[in-house]
Amino acid sequence: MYFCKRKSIDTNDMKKLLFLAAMLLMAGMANAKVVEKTFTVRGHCGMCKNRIETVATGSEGVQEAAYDLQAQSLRLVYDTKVTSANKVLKRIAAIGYDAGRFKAPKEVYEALEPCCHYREIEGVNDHDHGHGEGHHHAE
Ligand SMILES: [Cu+2]
Repeated sequence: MYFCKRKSIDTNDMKKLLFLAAMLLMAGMANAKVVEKTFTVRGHCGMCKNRIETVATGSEGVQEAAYDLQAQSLRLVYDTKVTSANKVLKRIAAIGYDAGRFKAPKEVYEALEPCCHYREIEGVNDHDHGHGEGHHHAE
């Protein structure tokens, strides 16, 4: 009698366990960890902005990329289960723009259009000017 009852409980437990395992599996597959972060990326003109955003959004796992020229910063929305910020920043550096701790290779940087040479144009100060106005260039 007791054994019979016990056995039926065990089968039930097994079913519950299987159900739980299936649930975990599904949760694991649907589990995306999307974060939003901002990184320092150098650039100088609208072309830079376009290229930076294109390469960022073209990276696997990146859902959104918005580059702010004035702030020299890139806002990324990405899935940390698929990619990492370093992976994306590395790709940006590879096309000529210093990104985070990655420096663009010299030859790639030098191949950029003159207007994109942010390293020479230090007028875009990281701080001090909030609006890009108010540079006092003595010609
Ligand atoms: Cu440019």
